[in-house]
Amino acid sequence: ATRRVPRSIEEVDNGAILGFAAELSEDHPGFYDAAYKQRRVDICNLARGHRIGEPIPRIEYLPEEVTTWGLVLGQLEALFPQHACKEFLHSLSLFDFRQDEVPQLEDLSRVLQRHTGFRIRPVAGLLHPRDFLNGLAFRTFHSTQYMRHASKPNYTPEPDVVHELIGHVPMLADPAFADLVHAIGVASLGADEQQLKHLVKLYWYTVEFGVVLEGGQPKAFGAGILSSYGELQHMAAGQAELLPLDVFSPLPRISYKDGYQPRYFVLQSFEEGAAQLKAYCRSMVHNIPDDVRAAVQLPLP
Ligand code: H2B
Ligand code: FE
Repeated sequence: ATRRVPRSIEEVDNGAILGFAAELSEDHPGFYDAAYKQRRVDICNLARGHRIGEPIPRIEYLPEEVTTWGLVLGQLEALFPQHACKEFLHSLSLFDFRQDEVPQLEDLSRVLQRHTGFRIRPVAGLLHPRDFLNGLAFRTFHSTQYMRHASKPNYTPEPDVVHELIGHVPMLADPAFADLVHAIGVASLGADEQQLKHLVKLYWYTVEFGVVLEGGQPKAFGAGILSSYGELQHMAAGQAELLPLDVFSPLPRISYKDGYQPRYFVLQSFEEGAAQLKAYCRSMVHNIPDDVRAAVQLPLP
């Protein structure tokens, strides 16, 4: 069967969940906690029932969920001034996150729309990479809404609301970064399986684990660094290798489970990074069907 390329965000499926979805495996911290698993099912069902254009359902977070949020946010906030990039620090101030309240996706989505046109769409777990990247072409970020397990506030084997809201959402309010992400999304519309694998790596080494130079010093902008106390300290310690990003060169295999990153790819600036990703995207434009090309705003240099 030939793959149908989505013409609009309504045509991007948000139901193909990889990894845990509602069923956790034994290596998940919540595996033996029946109440936690039921909570996950309830929140995942809300995401499954959501329709584009409707407000995102509000979650009344439980006291222990708020405690987890506050704990992680408090620890990270102590490291941000020194180790997060200036765009992140600026964008964070637009949201005014508080330790005693988990922000609601609907409210954040409205702020993002004002600044960069990005919207949030709720999703039940780790979305299939093609659907996830296709969503970015329509300036839509698929976000989970459930909280990691309270027994391990600094660990999650999958995206959760802490990772999405602290790691991804503030960066998406930055115009140059949003353009970089959008270019990855548009390229994904025309990607065959091989090219999609490369795009997943490009996403991983920029949006998840990228660093940007400020006065010669590496500062974090990747969500996997910004949302993890351990990873941020690891980056700050300067032990990892720093490599220049070349979007047309092969990238290393992604490692999920072997602890912190042994290397980070470095951007000179988000403008430079966005220019590289737009160039990559342009090299793939001929793969995108004409009517799809008309439906997405093509990233221009
Ligand atoms: N799904 C969700 N819910 N959040 C993510 O951050 C995410 C995803 N990232 N699916 C994607 C995959 C990324 O790791 C790449 C494109 O595979
Ligand atoms: Fe992520």
